[in-house]
Parts: sequence; C-alpha cells; structure tokens
Amino acid sequence: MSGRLTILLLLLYWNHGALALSGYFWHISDLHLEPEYKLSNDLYTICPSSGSSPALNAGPYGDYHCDSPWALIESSLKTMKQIFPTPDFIFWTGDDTPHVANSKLGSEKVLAIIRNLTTIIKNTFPAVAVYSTLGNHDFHPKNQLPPGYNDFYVKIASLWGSWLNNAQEKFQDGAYYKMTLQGKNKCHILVLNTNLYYDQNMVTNNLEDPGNQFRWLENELTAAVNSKDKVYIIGHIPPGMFEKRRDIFWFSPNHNKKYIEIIQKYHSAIAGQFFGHHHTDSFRMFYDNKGTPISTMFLTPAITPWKTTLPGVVNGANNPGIRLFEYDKDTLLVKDMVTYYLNLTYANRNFPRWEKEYRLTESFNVPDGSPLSMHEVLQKISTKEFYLQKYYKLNSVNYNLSECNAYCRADHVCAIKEVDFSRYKKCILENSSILISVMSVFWMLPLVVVGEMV
Ligand SMILES: *[C@@H]1O[C@H](CO)[C@@H](O)[C@H](O)[C@H]1NC(C)=O
Ligand SMILES: *[C@@H]1O[C@H](CO)[C@@H](O)[C@H](O)[C@H]1NC(C)=O
Ligand SMILES: *[C@@H]1O[C@H](CO)[C@@H](O)[C@H](O)[C@H]1NC(C)=O
Ligand SMILES: CC(=O)N[C@H]1CO[C@H](CO)[C@@H](O)[C@@H]1O
Ligand SMILES: [Zn+2]
Ligand SMILES: [Zn+2]
Repeated sequence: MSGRLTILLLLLYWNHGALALSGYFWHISDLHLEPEYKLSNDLYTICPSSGSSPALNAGPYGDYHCDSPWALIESSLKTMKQIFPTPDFIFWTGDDTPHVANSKLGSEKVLAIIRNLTTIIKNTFPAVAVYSTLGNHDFHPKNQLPPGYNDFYVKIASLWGSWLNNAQEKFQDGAYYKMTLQGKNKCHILVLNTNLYYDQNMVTNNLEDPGNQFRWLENELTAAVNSKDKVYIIGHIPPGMFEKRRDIFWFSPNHNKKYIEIIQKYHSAIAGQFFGHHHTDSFRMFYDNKGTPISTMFLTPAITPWKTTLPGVVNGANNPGIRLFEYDKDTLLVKDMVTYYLNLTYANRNFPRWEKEYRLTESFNVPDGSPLSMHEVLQKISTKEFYLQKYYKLNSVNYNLSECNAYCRADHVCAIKEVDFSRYKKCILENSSILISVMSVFWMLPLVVVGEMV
C-alpha cells in the first residue's frame, strides 16, 4: 500500500471516528430519601411519607406508599456503576427529601439529606462531573425557594463545590448556573432553578423575572447562538401540563409563556432539555409557529416509587427508574436513551433485579432522539393503539399496566404536544367527546382538596 493511500485511509477512519463519536450520560431524578423507613408489623409506622395509608407491600427495597429507603438508593447507584461506570457526566435533577409535612423537616434536616445523597453519588462516581439542581422539596419550607442570594444556597454551593468549580459563587445567587463540558469548549450545560416559576412559590409569584434568571438565560443563549455553541438545559420542575391528571400545571402562566418564547427564539443552540418532578416517563415537544418540531424536553422517571396523593390521580405510583443517554459529543444530538428499572414487588420478594425496560430507538422505531424523531414518536402514540399502550406502561415504569382509554390518550397526547396552557385546553376540547366532557366535571371536583405534590 502506498504511503499516500495509507494516510488517506487513516484520515477517513479518523474522520469517521470523529463523526460517530458517542458519549454517554446518566440522568436520575426525584430520589426522595426516606431516612426513617423501617420494616415493622404495624404497616402505619413503616414510613412517615405514607401519611395515613398503610405500607401494604413493604419490603427491604421499599413500598409503593413510601419514599425511598436507603437500600433502594444504594441499589440504584450500585446498578448505575455496574451498567455504565464511566459516563461523561451525570444529571441529577433534584427532590431529595421525603413527602412529609414541613413541621417534620426544617433546614438542617433538608441539608443533611442532600448531603447524604451527595456523598453516595460522589463516592460511587468520584471522577465524574455531576450537574445538579435543587427540587421544590429541597428547601425549607418546601416550594419557597428564594430568587437570590441566601444562606441555604451558600451551604449547597459549598457542598457541591467540587462539582460546581468556578460556578460556585454564581450558584449562591439564585441556584442556577452554567458549566462547560470538560474538554468541549463549545458545549455547555445550563442548569436552571425552575422552582422560581412554581405557582406555589409565594416568594417569587409576583415577580416578572425571579432571580433575573430569564435575562441570564437569554444572554447565555444569545452567546451560544452567535458562536454556534450547543447547550443542554436541565431543571427540576418542567413547564407545561402534568400528563397524569387533566388541567394540572406547575409554572405560573406568565412564566410558562416566557419559557416557551425563549425556547422558540434560541432553539438552534438547544440540543435537549432534561427535567424531572413528575415521577413519570414522558416528554414535551416544542414547535415553531409553522409547526416544525424544534426541541424536546425529556422527563425522566423517579427513583422513589411513592404513590402521589395528588387529588384525581388514581393509584399513581411507579417503579424506580434510572436512565442512560447516548449523545453525539460534538453536536450534543441525543442519539438514544435506555431506561432501566426495578420491579419493586419482585425486589422485595426475591432480590433487586434491575432490568432494561426499553431503548428509545428500538421501542419506537425511530433513528434517534432528535426533535423530528420525537415528533414521530408522538405521532405514533397519538394514532396507533399499539404505541399508545406501550407508552402508557412506560409512563409509570411498568407499574400501571391497565389500558389507556380515549380520555387518558387526550391527557397524555395533549400534554406532550402543547406546553402552552391555552393550546393545551384547545387540544383537550378537540379530543374530547361529549360524554368524556361530562365525565371531566366529576374529575374536577376533588380539585378543592389540597394534596402533597410531586
Ligand atoms: C445516609 O443515610 C442513611 C440512612 O438514611 C445511612 O444509613 C447512611 O449511612 C447515610 N450515609 C451518609 C454518607 O451519611
Ligand atoms: C391506572 O391508572 C388509571 C388512571 O389513573 C386508573 O384509573 C387505574 O385504576 C390504574 N390502574 C392500576 C392497575 O393501577
Ligand atoms: C413484577 O414482579 C411481580 C412479582 O414477581 C410480577 O407478578 C409482575 O408481573 C412483575 N411486573 C412486571 C411489569 O414485570
Ligand atoms: C389524540 C387525538 O385525538 N388527537 C386529535 C386532537 O385534535 C386534533 C385537532 O382536532 C387532531 O388533529 C388530533 O388528531
Ligand atoms: Zn418536585
Ligand atoms: Zn419529586
């Protein structure tokens, strides 16, 4: 072989290698450690997070009425390490404390739980970058995260110091920050504190731009667009609607609108959005005003199996899930994702057998996780019974295996498709028969009861 040909071949090989270069990252969310989980014959005393419900199927790895026992947290981290020990980074999108009343927590206890989980993640993945957000449960009193500098953010910034590096000071002032991926100066992670947009956050409710986070986000995205950089956006509370219960949302309406406008304006720089809070497996689509899919938000399932007490959700528990993404290291294109889960019933009876639940490209027969492909997934879910039922089982991580009927389909399809509140309403109307509309009146009734949120 001539020298020139060898070089040519080498170049081809090298180029091909560079084009196809995949990276991997984990996304975990809503660990909700229950430090007081303890097996007992009295099913009402196993975990404070079960409230007044008995923990009927309690075992060493938890119960569907309870938040995560320590053994479940350990098992999750150990499994991540076994399945893929060398991710490029980890997204950890918040909600660390149990679903109990404020009076049973307090700042010290909340901080101790966040410290506890930080320690196990650090010990399991000592050399891996972790991009971490606070959830609405990671502050005392819950949901009331302040829009600026405060003592608690300072403590968290110091706890996460080795992950935050030079963003530590930025974090202290509003708990949001930007990180540049190691060795990739054109790829960034924008970590948002969307708890500032939660309509239950009384501290920020009347502010147009709490913590000046929108202004900061727009500045960062303008810079990214101008220099052709790529970003991932991560956060805890997502905009849009809750797919498991009609008409439930979290963002204040004006903040929801603003968020969508920003995604539409700067989508060319945004390669993906990764959020939690729902304890479900779903996604959200963003479109431009011509209806072209421009961005996808991936909602990752929870590790806690805790059955939500949100009025109107029937039997809304889930199996614990963890998720590995494959992405293009240069463009940040989402190439694929694999979700692993623990059948909690099986784990308690036998041993903690984590299984592959599904691979996105395989299960929905799409080439990758791009906005165009995810739009195709949505089309399949909304028009083909087979895909709707498949999606619905995955939504609760194989917990609720019953059928998703027409009413259920409208809830899920409209929530995925329409992040905008008024467009969602219109979608629900257009997809509801008269009979179903009458039924929804009954669904509305429990709204007046205040329950524990996700
Ligand atoms: C975290 O909390 C659990 C109990 O909830 C305890 O067993 C474990 O030792 C703690 N770990 C650390 C590092 O504090
Ligand atoms: C599944 O969810 C639906 C809708 O919330 C509910 O009506 C049904 O009872 C659930 N089924 C099971 C087996 O949990
Ligand atoms: C979970 O495990 C239980 C007990 O082995 C079994 O009955 C159930 O079918 C399993 N669920 C799934 C989704 O595999
Ligand atoms: C799932 C479903 O029924 N989707 C329909 C909702 O309404 C819009 C507009 O009428 C239709 O295009 C969808 O097919
Ligand atoms: Zn939450
Ligand atoms: Zn949560």
